[in-house]
Parts: sequence; structure tokens; C-alpha cells
Amino acid sequence: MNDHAPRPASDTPVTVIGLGSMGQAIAAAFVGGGHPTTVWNRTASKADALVSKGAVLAKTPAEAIEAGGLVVVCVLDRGSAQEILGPVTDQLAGRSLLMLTSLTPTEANETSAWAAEKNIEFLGGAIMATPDLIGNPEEASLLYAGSSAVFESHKAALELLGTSTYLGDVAARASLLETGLLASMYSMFTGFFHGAALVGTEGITAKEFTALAVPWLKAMTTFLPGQAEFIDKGDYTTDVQSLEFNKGGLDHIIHISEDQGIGTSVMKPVAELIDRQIDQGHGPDSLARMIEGIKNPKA
Ligand code: FVH
Repeated sequence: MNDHAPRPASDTPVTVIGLGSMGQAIAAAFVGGGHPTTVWNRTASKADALVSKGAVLAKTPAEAIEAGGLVVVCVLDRGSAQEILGPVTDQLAGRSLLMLTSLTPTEANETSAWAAEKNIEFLGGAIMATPDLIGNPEEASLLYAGSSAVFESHKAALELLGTSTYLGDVAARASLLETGLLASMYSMFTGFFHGAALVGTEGITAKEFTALAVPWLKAMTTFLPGQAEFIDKGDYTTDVQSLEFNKGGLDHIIHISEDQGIGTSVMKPVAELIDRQIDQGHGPDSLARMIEGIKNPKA
């Protein structure tokens, strides 16, 4: 191959800084994909298994950065990332930095601004997966925001980790989307737990409940795009599934839960959001109007 021929993507050297459970999974996926992979971790022994598979252990973060075309940082939090990267900003200048350490949206934007000031190409990421799912595109989803140049030039390497979605150049977006997805997940789980507690009062097992809950919840997700349309338009006019109609359902759930002797701490806030909109005269509007009470807790 001559010097000017495009190199196969797997020739791109990558560096992984941070070999906790997630960093190890990430580095293993790069090694498995054939990338020359250099790693660094505060506790060097965590690199042993990776080194036996072909990764190179750098002695210092600076040495690790010098080796990588793409520098991935996956440590505990922003503070630990700053401790590592602060002293090596000169080495990072002109390079591509992918931050897979969890950051808040504000931290992501601040880190992006810091990187721009230091002439570092910055891409932020959020990992929607546990370490064991890394490398499985059907189960691992990674959200990226920041430099499109970093995303595009390293897309093949990033696809080794899981399905990649680029969300635009505002770094906060990856973290914000991650948080939105997690909020949806926790609310769904909590609703499921309430249902399981309720049916459990008559000896129905959680397993029996799950057999019905899974197809039910799946069917309900088909209504999400319609709800999104109301929200994006900001117009909640509807002739089906109004707030008033759903209020009856919620009051019923709370009443039955009390009758069966279980708590109502999950369902009451939902009923309150509906009631608040009805009190303001929006009873005939779509259930989606509940979002107005979430966006503005005083509304
Ligand atoms: N694990 C998961 O399921 C989640 C999935 C979603 C995204 N998170 C985020 O990924 C980051 C790393 O998480 P992790 O699971 O790999 O975390 P640990 O196994 O606890 O490893 C922590 C690594 O951070 C290093 N570290 C901590 N403090 C410092 C420091 N002051 N200086 C240098 N390195 C530091 C630690 O080093 P060591 O203890 O091995 O020496 C580990 O490499 C995280 O942001 C999650 O939110 C994972």
C-alpha cells in the first residue's frame, strides 16, 4: 500500500484511558476489531487481560495520547477525567477526544468549550448499555454529540461498540437524551412495580403479571409518536383520550389501590398532573398536555 492510499478503518490507532468495567469492554471491542489499541489506567493491573489480547499498556496518560488517532476517556466522572487530562492538554492539541465518561449536559458543554480553547476536537458520548452489551449492535446504543468530524472519521471504530447515533454539534445533547431515556425507563419500571404490587394482593405472581404487561406496554408504545406530535405542535386539541377521560381512569386506579391496601405514591403524582391541567380549563385536551405541568411545575 502506498502512503496516500486510504487505510482500512481498523488500522486507526485508538487509545482508551480508564479501564473500569466499561473502559475494559470498550478497549476489548477495539482490539477485537483489529485496531492498534493503547490503554492507560491508574491501576495498571486492570490492563493485564487486554495486553494478553494485544493491547499496549502506556506508562503515562501522555504516552497513551501520543499513540492514539482517537483518544477515548472512560473514567468515573468529570473530576477524574479533569485530573487525568488537565496536565496533558499539550499532547491532546490537534487530536480527537471522545469523552465516554458520564457528564451532565452542562459539564459536556463546558468540556466542549475547554477543548475548543485548547484546539482539541471534542466528541461527547453517552452509553446506553452495560459493559457486557458493548460490541452487540442490537443491544448497545451509543449517543454522540460534538464534533461531526470526529464522529465521521471514526465511525467504523465507533460501530464496533454498538449502534451509533450522532445528535449534532451541541455536546450537551448526548447527555440530555440519555437522561430523557433513563427518565422514561424509570417511570415505566415504577408503573410496572405498582401494577405487580396491586395484582399481588390477590396472589397473582409478578411472573403472571409480566406475561400480560409486556405485550400491553409494547402496544402502548405505538401511541408515543402521536403524543410527540401534540407536544411538538403545542396544540393538544383532540376528540379522543382527553384529560377528563383519563382522570376517571387514574382516580379508579388510586381508589382500587387504596381498597387493596397498597400505596399510591406512584400514581398520585400522575393524577395530580392531570388534575392541574383540568383545573386550568384544559379538560377536553389530550393527555399529552400533562407535559406542560412537568415543564413548568407552577403551571
Ligand atoms: N458500567 C456501566 O454500566 C455504565 C453504563 C453507562 C455509562 N457508565 C459510565 O462509564 C464511566 C465508567 O464507568 P465504569 O463502569 O467503567 O466505572 P468503574 O468500573 O467504577 O471504573 C472507574 C474508572 O475510573 C478510574 N478513576 C476513578 N477515579 C480516578 C482518578 N481520580 N484518577 C484516575 N482514574 C480514576 C478508575 O481507575 P482505577 O480505580 O481502576 O485505578 C477506573 O478506571 C462512568 O462515567 C459511568 O457513569 C457506565
